[in-house]
Amino acid sequence: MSQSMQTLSHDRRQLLKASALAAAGSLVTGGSLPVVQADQAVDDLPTGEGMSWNKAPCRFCGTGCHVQVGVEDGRVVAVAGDKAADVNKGLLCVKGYHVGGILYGKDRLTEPLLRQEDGSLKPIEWDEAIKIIAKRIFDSPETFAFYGSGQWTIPEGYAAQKFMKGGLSNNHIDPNARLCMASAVTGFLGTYGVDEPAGCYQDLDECDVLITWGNNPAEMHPVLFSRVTDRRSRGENVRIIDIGTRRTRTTDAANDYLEMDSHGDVPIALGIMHLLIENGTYDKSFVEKHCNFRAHPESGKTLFGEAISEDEFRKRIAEYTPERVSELSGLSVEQIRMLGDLFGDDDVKITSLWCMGMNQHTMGTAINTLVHGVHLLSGHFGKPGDSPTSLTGQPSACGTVREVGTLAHALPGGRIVANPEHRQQCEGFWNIPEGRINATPGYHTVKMFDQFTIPTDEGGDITTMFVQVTNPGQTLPNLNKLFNDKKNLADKFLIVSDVYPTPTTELADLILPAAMWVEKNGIYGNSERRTQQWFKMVDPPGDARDDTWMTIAIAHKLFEMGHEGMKDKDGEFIFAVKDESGEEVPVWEFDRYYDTNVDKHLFEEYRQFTTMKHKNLAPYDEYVKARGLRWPVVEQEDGSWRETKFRFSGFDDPFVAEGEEFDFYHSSTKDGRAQIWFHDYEPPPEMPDDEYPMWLCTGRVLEHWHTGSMTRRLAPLNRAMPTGYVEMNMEDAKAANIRQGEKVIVESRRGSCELPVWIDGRGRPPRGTIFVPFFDETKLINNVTLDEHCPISKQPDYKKCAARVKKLSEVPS
Ligand code: MGD
Ligand code: SF4
Ligand code: MOS
Repeated sequence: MSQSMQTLSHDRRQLLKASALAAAGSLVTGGSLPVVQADQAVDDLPTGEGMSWNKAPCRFCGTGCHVQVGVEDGRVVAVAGDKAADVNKGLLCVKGYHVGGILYGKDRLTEPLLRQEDGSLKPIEWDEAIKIIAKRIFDSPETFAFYGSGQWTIPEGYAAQKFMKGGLSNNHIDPNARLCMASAVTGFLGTYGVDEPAGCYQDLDECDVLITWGNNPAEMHPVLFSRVTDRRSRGENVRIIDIGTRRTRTTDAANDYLEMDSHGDVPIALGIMHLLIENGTYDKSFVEKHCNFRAHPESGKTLFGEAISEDEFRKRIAEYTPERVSELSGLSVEQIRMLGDLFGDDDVKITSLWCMGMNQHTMGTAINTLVHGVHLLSGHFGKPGDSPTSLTGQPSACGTVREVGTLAHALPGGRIVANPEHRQQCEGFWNIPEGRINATPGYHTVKMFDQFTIPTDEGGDITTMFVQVTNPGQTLPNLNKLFNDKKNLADKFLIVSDVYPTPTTELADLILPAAMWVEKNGIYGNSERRTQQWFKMVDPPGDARDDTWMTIAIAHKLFEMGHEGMKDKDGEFIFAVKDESGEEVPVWEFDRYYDTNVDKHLFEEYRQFTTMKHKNLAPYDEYVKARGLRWPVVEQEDGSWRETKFRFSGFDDPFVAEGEEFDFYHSSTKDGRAQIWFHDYEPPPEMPDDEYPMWLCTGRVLEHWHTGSMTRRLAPLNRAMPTGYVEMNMEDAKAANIRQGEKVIVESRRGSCELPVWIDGRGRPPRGTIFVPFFDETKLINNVTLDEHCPISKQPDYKKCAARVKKLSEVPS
C-alpha cells in the first residue's frame, strides 16, 4: 500500500512519472500505459495544459475506493487516490493505482464479430448484430436468457431488468453475483427481513476486535483492511482474530489464528451461542426486546422458516457443547471457549467480517444467519464497531444486483416476482399492462447454464443467451458440465459483450465490443450501501459501445418489429427518453445516445422503487456532487440530503421512531424484531476420501481482478503475479515427492488442471488441503470445482471439494 505522498517534490513527481512510463514500455500487451500517479491532494494534482481531473469509483472491488482520473488529449493518462473520498482517503491498492491501464490493452474488442460456420469470426455492422439478436428473441422470447453482473452499472442492470421482466415477461435473468453474495442476501433476509448490512466501514475504525470468518481482506479488500492496520500504527489496540482454513496475508496481521476444518464455521457459530446461553452471558434485555427464534420446519428448508420458542432454541443449542464443536470444526475446546467469552463480554466492541468463505458454501444461508445470530444473541449489534458486516466482492454487486434486483426471482425495490402485489406495483411504476410480469421465478445461474448446455431435444430450454460484463467460461463452477458442452450444440446461440477476448468469447456466436468504466457514464453501489456516480471521460476504442445502449437498441429493434412487450400502456417505447421540450431522443441510435444523460433518466425512474423498502436514494445530481452517499438517503427540512451510517439504530436511522433504541422495521415477523436462527450442522457435499484425498479451495489474489481479463493486460500486475499455481503444504509435497515449482495435475471427479506447485508461498494451506486461484485463463481450475449449491441461495461452493494432486510422470500420456 502506498502511503500519501503529499510532500513529493515536483522533481520526484517527474521521476515517478518517468519510471511509470518506463514500466509502461514493457507492457505485455505492447500498448502504451497511462502514467500511474502517486496519490496527492486533489488540489495538488498536476494540471498540465489540457489536462483535466474527474472523480470515479475504482473499476475493481466492492470496497469502492474513489480515484481521480487524469485525462489529456482524450486519453486517461493518470490515476490518483482521491483524498476527498471517505472510503479510501487518498489510498489505493495496487490494482487501483493501475486501473487506468485496463482501457489500453492492445487486443481490445473494437467491432462486433459474428461466428461463421467454419468457426472463424467475421466483423459485422452494429445494425446487423442488433437485428440478429432481436430476431432470435422475437422468434422465441421464452427461451432467451440474460446473464449479467455485479460489475454492471446500476443503469445497465436496471435496463436489463426492465427489458426482461417488464418487456419480455421473461424472468430468466441472473447475474454472476449469484456466485458471490446470494447467501449473504438470504442471510440478511432471513434475519432482518431486508437485505444489506446494518453497519458500515466506520465499524472497522471503532471495533476493539475484528473477526474474519474465512475471509482474506488483506488481499481482497486491501484498502479496507488497511483502515484497521493503520489504527495499529497510530498506537490503537485492535485485536484481529482470523478464523480460516489456510494461512493468508490476513493471518500475518492477526493476533490469533484459529484454523478450522472446511465447513467448520457452522459448528463454531453454534458453539459460541451454546456458551452464551450456558454461561448466561447473552444479552437478555436485547433479545427480549428485539429478537425472535427461528428454525426450518420439519417439512423442509425455507427462507423464512418457522418460529421456535426460546426454550426450544436452548434445547437444540445445548447439543453443541465445546467438545462436540471441537470435533466438528477442528478448533480446540479452549479456542471455542475463548470466542464464547469474547462475545459474552459487553465491554469490547466486536466486528465480524466475511465474504466468499461463508457465502460460497452449501450451508451458505445457514452460516450467514448464524453469524448474525451470534451478534444478536450477544447484543454486539447496532453500535459503531459492534456489528456483523458482510463484504461483497464486486463493485456493484450491492448496487446493481441486490438493490435493482437483477436476480431470477426479484424485482427492483426489494420486490419479488412471486408476489402479485409486488408485480402490480412494478407494473404501475413501469406503466405497463397488468399481468405483464411473469409470476414464475426464472432460472438461477447454475440452472440457467445447465439448461443452455443441455441439448434442446433433451429439455434444455434456453437457446439464446446474452452475457454482459462477466466471463462465465472461466468462472462458472464445474465448467465441463455447465459451459464447455455449448461447443457441440449448433442450435444454441451465445452472445457475449466484453472488452477483451476471454474463454467465454471463445465459444460465443456473436461478440459485442463494450465501452468500459470511464468510457461511459456509470453508477455503482459498494459494500457499505454507498451509491457512487461518475461521468464518461474518454471515448471507447473503435466501435465499442455502452452495454445499456445495447439493451435499449435490441429493445427498440423488437419495438420496430411489433413486439407488444416493448410498448407501455400508452403504446410508447418502454425506454422512451424525452428531452426538456418533451421530444423523444432516439437513444437507440448510438450517435444520439449522449445527446442526453440516459443514466440519469434510468436512475430517476429506478429511484421511485427504492423508497418501498426504506432504501431511499437521493436525486442523481446529489451523487454528482458527492463521493458516494449511503442509503437510506433522506431529504432534510433545509433541502439537503442526509445519508445513513447505521441502520435500525435509533441514534442514526431516520426510519426508527423517535425515542426507540432499535427497530427492525422490515421484520419478517412484522413485530420489529430480528430472527436468531438455529441450524443443525450438515457435512459438506463432497469430502476427501481414498481416491481424492485433498480438500481443494479456490479464490482470488491481490494483484488480479477475478479472471484477470483486465489486470493480466497490465505489465506491473502481470509481472507481480504471472501464473496460476497450486499452494501445497510442505509435508504433503514431501510425502508425494513433489518439488517447488514442479508442474502437477490437480484433478477431481469432474475434471483436471495443470499447475505449478507453490510450497510455503503467500498462502499456507494446512496438511491435506490445497489452494488454487482462478485468475489464470490458461489454467482453468473451474474444470475441477463442483456445482453443488446452497438450497436456499443457490450459490455454489467454490471453497471445498475433494481433489488429488498427481505428478505429471504419473499421468499416462
Ligand atoms: P470477471 O473477471 O470479473 O469474472 O466472475 P466473472 O464476472 O466472470 O469478468 C468480468 C468480465 O467483464 C471480464 O471479462 C471483463 O473483461 C469484462 N468487462 C469489463 N468491463 C466491461 C464493460 O464495461 N462491459 C462489458 N460488457 N464487459 C466488461 C466473477 C465471479 O467468479 C465471482 S463474483 C465470484 S465471487 C466467483 N468466485 C470464484 C471463486 O472464488 N473460485 C472459483 N474457482 N471461481 C469463482 N467464480 C466466481
Ligand atoms: Fe480498487 Fe478495491 Fe483496490 Fe480500492 S481496494 S483500489 S476499490 S481494487
Ligand atoms: Mo464476487 S461478488 O466478486 O466476490
